[in-house]
Amino acid sequence: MALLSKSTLSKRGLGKLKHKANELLSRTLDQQVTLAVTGLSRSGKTAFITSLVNQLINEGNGAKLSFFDPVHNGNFIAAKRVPQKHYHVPRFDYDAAISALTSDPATWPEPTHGISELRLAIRYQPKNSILKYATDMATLTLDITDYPGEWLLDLPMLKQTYQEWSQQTHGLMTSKPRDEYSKSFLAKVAQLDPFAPASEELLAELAQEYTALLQTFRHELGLSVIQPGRFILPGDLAGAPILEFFPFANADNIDANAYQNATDDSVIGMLRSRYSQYQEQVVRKFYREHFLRFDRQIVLADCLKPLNKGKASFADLELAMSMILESYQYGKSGIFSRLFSPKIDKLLFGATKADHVTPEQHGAMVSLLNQLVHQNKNQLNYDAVAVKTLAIAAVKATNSGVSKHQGNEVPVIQGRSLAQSELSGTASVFGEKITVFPGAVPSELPRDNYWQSNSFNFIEFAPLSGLNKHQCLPHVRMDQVLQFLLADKMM
Ligand SMILES: Nc1nc2c(ncn2[C@@H]2O[C@H](COP(=O)(O)OP(=O)(O)OP(=O)(O)O)[C@@H](O)[C@H]2O)c(=O)[nH]1
Ligand SMILES: [Mg+2]
Repeated sequence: MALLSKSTLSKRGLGKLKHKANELLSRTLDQQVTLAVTGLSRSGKTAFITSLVNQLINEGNGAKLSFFDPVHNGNFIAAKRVPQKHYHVPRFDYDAAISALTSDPATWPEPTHGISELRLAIRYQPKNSILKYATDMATLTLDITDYPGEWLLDLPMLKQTYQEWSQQTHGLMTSKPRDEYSKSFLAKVAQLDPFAPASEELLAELAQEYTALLQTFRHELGLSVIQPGRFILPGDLAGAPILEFFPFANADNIDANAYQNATDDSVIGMLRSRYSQYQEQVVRKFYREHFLRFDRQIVLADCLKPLNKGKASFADLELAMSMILESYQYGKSGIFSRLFSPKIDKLLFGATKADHVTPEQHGAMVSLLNQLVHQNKNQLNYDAVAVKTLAIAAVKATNSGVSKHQGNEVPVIQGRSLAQSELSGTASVFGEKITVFPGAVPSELPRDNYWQSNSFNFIEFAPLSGLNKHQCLPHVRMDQVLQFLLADKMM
């Protein structure tokens, strides 16, 4: 072995020491953030997470992340997927989603039905924090969870008895627009003797009918208040008796004493007992096992579809948003503070599919969602939580421009048709290029006269063709999303 000079030795030694110190420090100073993404079904969660992951792992490849400081300032190094933290939670299927978006012809990812997770390791060079004196490179571990917003709609059930919940749900089912669809189901329930011995088959049958009604409310009527949320998105509980209950039709007419004394094998007793198991084993369990570990939350809302569907659908979205917000209302007065103590410090509301409208409408989208979110502002206590609202498109599927119409310049968007649809009287076919002015988004919660005098034509577009999975997906404001959610963890 060649002899090494004293100075080489000490240089090497020092280098090793510095490396060891760096390793140790970065191990202790590395940060971790759990980001939860929610929203009602079809609001755009899968597209959002796919785009967020795609923007980070492909950074530097056709990236447009100008408002994300770590990239803008050059201290972002790279991001890669690493094995997720919880092996018992399904994996978020990034590969399937990105393959769909980059296939030919490009398609949207398949709907998902439950919770899933994905982990990213983001390498960056600390620039501002004390970390920069200690290490050249730090890692931010980002855990992303996708879960259905419908599950949050169940939170208010925790403070209701079975009787109270039945009364409230019955009230909804006997008012417009649900009443017409609910008549036959409610008539069957009204036939039940609450104190007769329960038939499991009959309860299962009626629960199925109730579930089918919830599906109709959601998918045909475009309604958002769907309770219990697990009925339409059961995950691994599909077919379990815990999902086999329904609201009782005349719960307020039942004799209080007889109700108290009803045994679990009577009709009302069995429904009540399943309801309370649902509260414990499903609702409370979700909050305990998942919700409490989220650091930052994104709530996505598609306000355009309910605008398209009309007044009842929009009013229902308003109600659903206020129910969802109960989960973040953990000030002194919220039911939350009495049940759990969550630690979310940043809350982002995303008005999704902003590429469905022309860019000058984005301000109105933000202010509309803000009004939906903040109408209960007095009751909400966001003291410890930073809140922001953005109009976004996770995967931009249109281009915007101007078109001449009767001598005037009109802002328009152009994209590829997703389905056979009627546009101003002309039918379009799949993949065909279409150019439209989809209509103006109201910047305030629409009043009655608004629905009479305005019409919307927010149509669905197919993803742009020719996208490449190794390049960043086209987007609207995903960099601002990253800035709000992650930049402070990468200083
Ligand atoms: N134009 C446009 N359409 C979008 C965008 N994001 C989502 N969409 C549309 O919305 C649909 C639903 O998006 P997903 O991301 O699957 O929504 P989700 O919330 O995961 O839906 P579920 O899995 O059913 O709960 C897609 O199939 C697209 O048609 C977007 O950024 N731009
Ligand atoms: Mg999904």
